[in-house]
Amino acid sequence: MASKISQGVEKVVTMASNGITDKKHADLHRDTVNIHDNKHFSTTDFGTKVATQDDWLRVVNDGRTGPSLLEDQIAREKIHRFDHERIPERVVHARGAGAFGSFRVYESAEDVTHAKVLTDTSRTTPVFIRFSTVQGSRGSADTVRDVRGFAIKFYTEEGNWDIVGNDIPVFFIQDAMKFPDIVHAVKPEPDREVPQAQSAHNNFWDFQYLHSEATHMFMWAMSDRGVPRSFRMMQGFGVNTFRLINKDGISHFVKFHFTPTLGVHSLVWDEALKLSGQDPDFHRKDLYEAIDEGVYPKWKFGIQTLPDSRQDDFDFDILDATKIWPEEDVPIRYIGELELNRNIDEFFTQVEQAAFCTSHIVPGIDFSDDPLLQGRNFSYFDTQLSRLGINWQELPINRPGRHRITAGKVNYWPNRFEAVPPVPPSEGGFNSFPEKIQGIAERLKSKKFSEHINQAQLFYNSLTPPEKYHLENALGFELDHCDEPIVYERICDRLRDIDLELAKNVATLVGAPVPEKEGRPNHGKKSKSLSQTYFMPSEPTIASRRVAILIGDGFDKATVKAMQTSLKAANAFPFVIGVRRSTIYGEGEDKSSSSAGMMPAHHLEGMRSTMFDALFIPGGSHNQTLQKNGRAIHWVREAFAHCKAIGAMGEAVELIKTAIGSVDKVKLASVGEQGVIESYGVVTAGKSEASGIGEMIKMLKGAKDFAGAFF
Ligand code: HDD
Repeated sequence: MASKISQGVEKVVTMASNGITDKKHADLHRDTVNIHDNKHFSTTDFGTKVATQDDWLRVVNDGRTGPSLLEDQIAREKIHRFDHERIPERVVHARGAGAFGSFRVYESAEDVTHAKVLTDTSRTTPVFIRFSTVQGSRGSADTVRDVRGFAIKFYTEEGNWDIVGNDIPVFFIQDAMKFPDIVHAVKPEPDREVPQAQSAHNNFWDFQYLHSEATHMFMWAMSDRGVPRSFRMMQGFGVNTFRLINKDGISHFVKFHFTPTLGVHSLVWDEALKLSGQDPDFHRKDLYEAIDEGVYPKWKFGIQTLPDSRQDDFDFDILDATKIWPEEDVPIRYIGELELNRNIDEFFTQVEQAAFCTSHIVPGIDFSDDPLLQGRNFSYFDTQLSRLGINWQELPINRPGRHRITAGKVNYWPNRFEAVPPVPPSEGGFNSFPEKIQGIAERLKSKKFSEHINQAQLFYNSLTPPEKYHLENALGFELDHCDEPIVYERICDRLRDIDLELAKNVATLVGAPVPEKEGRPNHGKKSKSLSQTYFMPSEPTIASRRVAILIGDGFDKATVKAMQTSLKAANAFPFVIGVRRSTIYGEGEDKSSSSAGMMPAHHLEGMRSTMFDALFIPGGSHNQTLQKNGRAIHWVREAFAHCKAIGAMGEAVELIKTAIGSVDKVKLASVGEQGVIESYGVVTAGKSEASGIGEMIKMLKGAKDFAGAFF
């Protein structure tokens, strides 16, 4: 174990001191101390070295412990710092994880913007990203059903630009003034403070019914998008409509898109539920692991733009954040790439203190009159004050190119030195788009804001059968947790407006009156990119997929080694899971030989199949032991039920049969029922190691996510 610890330390030392790749990294590095370089000692906050961290100064009389002395400023300071070390958690998106990376455009968007970050193809812009869940507290679990935050800070040479987006392209409400209501409705109920980090309760669904504008978004949140496999496998959307301004001062409306190169993938609900308890840090660990292993998460960056003249061309208002701009009408133009390539060094100062504001934009980008965005521009800026204090923009993670000590004789403008002058727009000063505004002050929105169902139908129609089935079950789960009939009955009634079959099935599940007539005819339209299956990478990949290899004494070691090599070559992460975490010996090995055996990373009880994407069991006499091991059987059954790829070779085929019955029979049964299983993979092979491994890798690459159907 000692060597493991020292390896960890080496990693920290490397991260904090080497490989400075960009200006923001260099800026943070100036303020970074590395506690493992043996140059640092315990000191007070005012810099004096301390002789003990353990004993409060006290009166000792004849060897007896007397009262502690108030004059011990060292002990008092330690307790004082501890008493105040928590800052208020974010009112929403309290739980998150972050990483650093870079952004670059490969195609200039200069026809629509003069923002250098979007036009200069020779530039690499440092970024910091924070992913989050929305509902839960800081200590809640990663895999709850929820929207995920996707907030990016671009440290551009013209100042910081923040896109504070989500993994779902629309929002629950149209007007920022409703935000406190939706948040109060989804957070734990006020009387007993339950449930934590869940929308499955009366108040959330009560709100959804009373705001039909939320219908589109709740359909997304109840779909597989609500339980992503990884932050790295989610889309990111700016959600709101912004403006881009080109060098001639012409404005275009714009929506921002990030599309993951690994494709969009989800957990099945049963996995998500179990992981919440088994590994509440599943998503943040997944992010750190991929970056540590050098399989850097990447997204294509795209824009949808519309000239001002097309503002009224659609049957929805393009400033309404509860609507998408269907790609068939407004294609996405992919112009750049975002990559995450560096892990954080300290969570508190880098992730907790990160503050994003939709109002942080740079020249060439501007706001639209999207009523949600307008309110957000106030809210983010405002909330940072109570979370971080007035100097929040000076904190290392948030500061742009500014220095923290400003030397000079004046601190006002204009001044006799003409120091710190404003910059005219022609030289890069920010200039707001001169939008012509005329009207009457009223608490109203345009008429098109009142249509709420068309795009909810469009979304539902565009899903594949397994996705629809998952959505139905998700609604069934959520409404089962609502115990007031008025709440679940009304939602089932609303579902009639989207699809009668869906409404019937959910109503049957949750005990609401089963409707016989649709509420609104379904227009039958679809849009291709709303199903997440649309984003499968063109080249199948298993990069960063976690594969568990189960072994006991008597396993076929040569095959395991070959499998590890093949998986690593494909950038997948193999983990050997033993019956115990100490050397496990291969079939016929001489235990006295120094090269005998294999050290597993974990043991069967320490992990669960849910933490891995696939399972491989090599041949060998170990299968006789595994077949009698309840936990090993459970691993196989559970992985099978979650439709993970399972590979078994030689004698391991018997283990599979013991766990899940005759493979062929199960296959038929699974494919038949409901017609929702697209594929599931169990590959078994005889002794021929090479072909078995090849088949297994092929199956892994082709494995579809939607196979995990019956939960
Ligand atoms: Fe928000 C945080 C995303 C509407 C008010 N929001 C927050 C974060 C994300 C979003 C990703 C976490 C930022 C971080 O990692 O620090 N919010 C959205 C999206 C919205 C949205 C995509 C709809 C388009 N939000 C929204 C509205 C309001 C807020 C309408 C208020 C009127 N959001 C906040 C906030 C938070 C926040 C209360 C909490 C912590 C913070 O801002 O910094 O001000």
